[in-house]
Amino acid sequence: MKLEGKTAVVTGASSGIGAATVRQLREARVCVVGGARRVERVEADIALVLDVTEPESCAAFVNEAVAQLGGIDILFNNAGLALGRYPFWESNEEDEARVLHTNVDGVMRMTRLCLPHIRDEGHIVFMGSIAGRQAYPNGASYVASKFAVRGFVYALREDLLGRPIRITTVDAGLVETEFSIVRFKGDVETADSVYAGIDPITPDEVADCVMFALTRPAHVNVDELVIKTLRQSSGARVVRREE
Ligand code: 8X3
Repeated sequence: MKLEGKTAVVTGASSGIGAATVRQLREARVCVVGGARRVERVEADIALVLDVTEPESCAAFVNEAVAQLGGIDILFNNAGLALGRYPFWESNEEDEARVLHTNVDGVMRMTRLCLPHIRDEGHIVFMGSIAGRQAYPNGASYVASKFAVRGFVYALREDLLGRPIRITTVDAGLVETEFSIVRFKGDVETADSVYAGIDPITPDEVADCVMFALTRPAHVNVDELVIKTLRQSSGARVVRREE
């Protein structure tokens, strides 16, 4: 599948995996609308402010994206976050709501709003996680949210079966981005320790997976891709290099 001349919408485009994917799409001559709350950091063909937790923000974003692009060939539902690493009895309403509103409601809302504008031979890619495949301790709301995303992807695949729209989830393990700084609420030292001695996956290596799925022939649907550093077998288990 040639991507040149196609259009894409990428959420969470201001950093990490979103920014890397925007870059790779643009290198493939795709016209990209990137959405993020920190719109000033988005380096896309068109940068638009987007808060996936706000219905009005999503509606305005999709209207403007479609007005500018004419239609959508690729939607990359990338925006997401985790908050905290604590046993569930230490959880709180605020963290749970923010994680679920962003990772689940936001993804479903953006998919629902974009779907009428996705053209034949379109493709919806989801940023999943190994947390949505196997639970690990001290991450219940994130684990629950990513299991929900995987359930949604499977359900959507059923609903769209027979239509020329492909669906892929890319389920990643530890990828060195701002993800851990957000998760640990600005504690950079703890965030850095997550990636120490494990040769973490880079955002571009995840974007490579997205690009692989997008560039298969039109009849090939890559349902799921799982990517982890060799030093990680699960969310609970890494073997660190002696430093
Ligand atoms: C991020 C990977 O291992 O922190 O989705 O859950 S992990």
